[in-house]
Amino acid sequence: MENIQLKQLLNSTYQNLTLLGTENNQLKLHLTATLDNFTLLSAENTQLNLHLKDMSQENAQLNLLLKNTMQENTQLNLLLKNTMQENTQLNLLLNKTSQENTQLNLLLKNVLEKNAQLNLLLVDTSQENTQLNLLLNKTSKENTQLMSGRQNPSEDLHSAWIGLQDIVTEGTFFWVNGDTVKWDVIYWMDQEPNNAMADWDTSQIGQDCVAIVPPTRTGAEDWLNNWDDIICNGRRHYICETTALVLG
Ligand SMILES: [Ca+2]
Ligand SMILES: [Ca+2]
Repeated sequence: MENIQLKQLLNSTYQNLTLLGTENNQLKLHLTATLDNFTLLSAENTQLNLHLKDMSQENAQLNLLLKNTMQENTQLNLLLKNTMQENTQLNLLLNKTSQENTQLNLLLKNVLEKNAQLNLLLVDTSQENTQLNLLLNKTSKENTQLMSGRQNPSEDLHSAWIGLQDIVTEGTFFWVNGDTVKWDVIYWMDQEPNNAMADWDTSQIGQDCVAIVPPTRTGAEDWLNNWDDIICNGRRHYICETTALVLG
């Protein structure tokens, strides 16, 4: 009896062992597949680690870029703040300039009005100037007549001919006897002879005859310098040279 039970137990155990062998084979196959998967996963893990390393480096670069960008942003914010302050100041300046422009326009308007008044005054002045010119022309004619009267007195003969002239050659004076006047003669009045051309002298031939003038014209201190060249056609006293009369 025990032998039968033992055979049954042995058969059962054998079957179990067979099953276990089968399971063992399956487990080996599974283990082999798992090992293959592990190898693949290891390879993927290595690639993922490399990728992770690359991404870490990119992340570090991105962080650096972000830091730089934030710094630039801070600077831009400061710049924006400054620009807004400058804009405020420019607006104030623009407002002030606008007010000044308004005042300048008012000033320009006043200047234009004054200019118009000045133009009217200029027209009046021009008319007055024309009248003054007419008066001056009349006065000039009267003055010429007065000058002529002075240079050609009928009664008040204020100077005297001395017989000296430069009619032939301007600037070379001869006495009536043909002698020349000495070059260093001292008797000329100050700045004479000047051969002056008077406005009233229509012939414009100048002054070619010499007269001696009284101390009332030279001044008492210059009584010795009393020669003046004047125009020749006036009436004057005259002085002649003669031999001294010796009384015995
Ligand atoms: Ca002369
Ligand atoms: Ca003169």
